[in-house]
Amino acid sequence: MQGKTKTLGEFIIENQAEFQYSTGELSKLINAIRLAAKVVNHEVNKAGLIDILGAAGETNVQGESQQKLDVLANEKFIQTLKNREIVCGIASEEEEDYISINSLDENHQNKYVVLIDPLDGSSNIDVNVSVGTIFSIYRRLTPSGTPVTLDDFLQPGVNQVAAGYIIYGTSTMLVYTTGHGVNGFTLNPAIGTFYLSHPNMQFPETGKIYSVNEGNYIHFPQGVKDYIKYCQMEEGDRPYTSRYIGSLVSDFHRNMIKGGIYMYPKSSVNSNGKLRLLYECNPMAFLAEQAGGKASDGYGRIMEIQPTELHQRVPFFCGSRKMVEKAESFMARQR
Ligand code: P6P
Repeated sequence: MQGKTKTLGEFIIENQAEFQYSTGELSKLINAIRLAAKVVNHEVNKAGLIDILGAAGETNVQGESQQKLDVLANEKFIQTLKNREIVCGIASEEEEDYISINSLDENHQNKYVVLIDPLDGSSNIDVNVSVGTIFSIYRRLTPSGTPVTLDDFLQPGVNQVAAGYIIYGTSTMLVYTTGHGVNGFTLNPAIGTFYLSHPNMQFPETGKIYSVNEGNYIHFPQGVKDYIKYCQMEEGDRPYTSRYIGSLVSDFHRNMIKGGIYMYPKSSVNSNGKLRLLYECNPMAFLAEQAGGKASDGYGRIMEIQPTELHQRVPFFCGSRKMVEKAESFMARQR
């Protein structure tokens, strides 16, 4: 790492002024996420020692009960966010209902709600494949000084004030936006510091990678089938390459660097697809748009969908703008 490379802490301070209204609270929020990311990274990276440490639900050599990593990640992020006295509510894939956080002075002055998928793709941990944490941050809508309500969480993605992910891969990265572009920070595990390694990340306008679980092909809508056949056709810069890791954060991250499209369409098996609008699709859509890409449900902008339920699912097409537009054109023909 070059001596002059900026740390995440320095970056946050330098860009504090960019963030409207914030009196440093959003910076404290990003710092809380940074801390939780380091703690979870430590646990994820030693998961491979499961036979020594004890599998989830068992006790390890020290007699400690081993938690499933997604449960542990959930607890670490919730605890860290609670401790910082900035957040008035949290929703998580791991929690049926949202969590209302009573501030110490009980007057609920905190402005922000956080929605989180604490460990997306956690089934990949047992096979040593990258996994990720996804987060989405909004200002509360209901009056300060009152407990949060469901309305504070059911906001369209266009209201997000920040969003990002941590990818626990060959290196651990924190990638986030506050609406002023996307920046990626790589963790130096030796000293526990994130460094600005990918400033101003941009989706290539087009690309040659399509990411979809083709095992579901026969269940897809005709428009999706037609687009997949288009990707496979010998013409111009095609056929494209199929790359599907089974970990949204990993597929998204690779496609943002190399160019590509990720799709989780609806199907005859999953009538609204599999991915959750609030803590998977909206944050990834915010990042995609901030990086010059696009995020759609096949017909319209993900971030304009008015949520109706905390854990609702939506079809998801996300990545290089021209590839998403081409996929939408195939969907439109079959409307
Ligand atoms: P399938 C992981 O469970 C996840 O939510 C995404 O990270 C991933 O892209 C997708 O589901 C994989 O789902 O049905 O293709 O195994």
